[in-house]
Amino acid sequence: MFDKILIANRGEIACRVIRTAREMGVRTVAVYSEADARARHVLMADEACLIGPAAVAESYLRAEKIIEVARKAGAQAIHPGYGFLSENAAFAEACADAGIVFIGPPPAAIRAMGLKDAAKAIMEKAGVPVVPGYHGEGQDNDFLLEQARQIGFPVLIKAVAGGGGKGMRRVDAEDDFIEALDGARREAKAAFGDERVLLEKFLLKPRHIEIQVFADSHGNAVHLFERDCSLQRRHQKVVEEAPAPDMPDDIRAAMGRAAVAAAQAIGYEGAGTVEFIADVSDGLKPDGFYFMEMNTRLQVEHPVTEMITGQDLVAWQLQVASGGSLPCAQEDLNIEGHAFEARIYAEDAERGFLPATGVLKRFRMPGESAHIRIDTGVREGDTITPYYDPMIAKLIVWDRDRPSALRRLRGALAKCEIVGCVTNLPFLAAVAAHPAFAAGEIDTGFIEHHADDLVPEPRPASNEAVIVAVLDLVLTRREAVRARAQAGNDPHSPWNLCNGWRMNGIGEDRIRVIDHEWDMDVLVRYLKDGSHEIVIGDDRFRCRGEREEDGGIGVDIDGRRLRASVHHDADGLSVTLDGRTVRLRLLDPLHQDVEEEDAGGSVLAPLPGRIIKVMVSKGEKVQKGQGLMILEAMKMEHTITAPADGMVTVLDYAVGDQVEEGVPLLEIEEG
Ligand code: MV4
Repeated sequence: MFDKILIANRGEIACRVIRTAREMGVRTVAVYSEADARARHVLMADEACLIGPAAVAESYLRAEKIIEVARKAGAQAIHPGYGFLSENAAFAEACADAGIVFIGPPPAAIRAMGLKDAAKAIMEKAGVPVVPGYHGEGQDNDFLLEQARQIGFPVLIKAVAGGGGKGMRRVDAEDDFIEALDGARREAKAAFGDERVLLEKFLLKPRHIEIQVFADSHGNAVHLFERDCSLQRRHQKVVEEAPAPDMPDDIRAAMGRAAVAAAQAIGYEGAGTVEFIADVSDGLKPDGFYFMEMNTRLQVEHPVTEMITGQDLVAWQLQVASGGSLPCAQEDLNIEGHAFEARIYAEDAERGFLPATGVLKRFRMPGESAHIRIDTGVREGDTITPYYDPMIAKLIVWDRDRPSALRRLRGALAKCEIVGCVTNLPFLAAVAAHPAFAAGEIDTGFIEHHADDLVPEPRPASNEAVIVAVLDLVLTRREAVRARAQAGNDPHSPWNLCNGWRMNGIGEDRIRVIDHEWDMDVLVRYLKDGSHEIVIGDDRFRCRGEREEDGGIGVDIDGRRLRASVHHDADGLSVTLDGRTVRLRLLDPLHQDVEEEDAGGSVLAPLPGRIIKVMVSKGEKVQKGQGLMILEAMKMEHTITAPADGMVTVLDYAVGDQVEEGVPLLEIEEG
């Protein structure tokens, strides 16, 4: 076994590899970019080395630099994780040249699987079923059209160098073929610099079922059963499971045999995955699955296989890479129970699954147990940046059977609390709760087909969430008043400048609450008994709020008691209620009235606060009422407006500046 290995990756997979290495007494060297200086994988490793700036091309993809770090640190092997350099045959070769073991397959095996047409030919020769079609040398338009006719429409045009659905075109009729062919070629040329294509019969209802294989350098090869990864969105996996639902034993055995044959055909070593596409138009059939591609790395979803087999695949990788034999034979491997993996991404499902960024103000996952595993590379307080994959964590659950495991998944998802960054948690919860998913009715079209159930139309924050935000503001003000009272009476109290606000009596406040494109006017009346009447549109609520010991907020709405948490940051606040987080901004709509009586001259800060936006510059002409700056004070945004028509003659503050109450923010010369 190795004494020391380098992990050429980041995030959850780097942490995952380090965990097993540590258990095996193997020391670890992490590499990191400037953006990852305080990342979890860096802190977990025994040693860590900075390899460059945040951009992956200047850090995690720097093959030579990483090998140099490994050599200097005395690492005997490099684990590439997934992505980055994991399927780079030249990198695997460079490792060997430097006398370092690449923890992965031989370079030739990586190359053999890199081109789809060659891979299909190898598999066909090894007796592995491939999708009927054409994958030869001929690339003439007329020749390919004739091949397509023989295959029968619909056909699928795929880029020979393809992956991830790029350069793929479905063609339903002969007349559309040439145009689609041109399109596929253009896309393939742009993406891979290789415009060659192959043709396949288009399978109408495919399932993505993949087999985990393992081989050692002594001629042994086994499979560790299947994973069903049919639940994908735009070729991005969302939920995976093992075993595949409703998989008959004979088909499992046939797929396993085919996958092992595939691995042996290319002299494979280490962990690999053979992807099959199964046509389930009328159920899973023994002759209805076909080789699609082989992934020559450890995959993101390997934990579901670990959960059902009780094996540690990283331990297997280290054993095989250090020259050992496979830890067990095929007959020693069994499936026990059922496992799901849900990938928690920083993305906004309601807004086209746009990747999201932010600081993880709160990051609470359910506790780990024999039933629940969390693989993550982040901790509370970490930042999700745009530089890397937006996956925040993998939630993996296990139980005796699929229905029980699915209940675990739903329960565990409901316990995840992530604030500070939009996540796909509501989307995952909707998938886990879907009756068709529970029934195992899955294929690669599942998410698109059930999109209306899974991706809710964007809608404004619930009244409850708005009330929580408003009560949090009211409590914050009350606490500030109390603190000031304790510190002694302050004649310059900002509260004297706040319209509607009465320190000791009945009054009312208007607050503008903004949720993305929605703009709500909320009225708060302060009642004598300390409760509030909150009016949102035509709805009125009798409410009360109080801080709770854990920092949360307890609210009573018309006699109904709720618990929520509120987190503030530079551009608004997040309210988490019933496992859902909404982002809001609170504005003071009345502030401009305060200024209206003034003529030109100095525009003073009405409250102590921080400037979060400056909308004008020195020398600019402004009109009365025009927004000049936004000041954030007491967790609310106050727009500073021009008191009269004129020109900005003095402007000495910028975004981020802290200002005291009463200071001149800018000067307006009238006229
Ligand atoms: C197919 C197919 C239907 N028929 N091939 C998508 C990515 C690439 N790895 C292969 N893919 C497909 N190949 C034939 N002959 C449908 C897909 C496909 C798909 C496959 C697996 C998982 C998700 C998918 C989503 C859309 C299309």
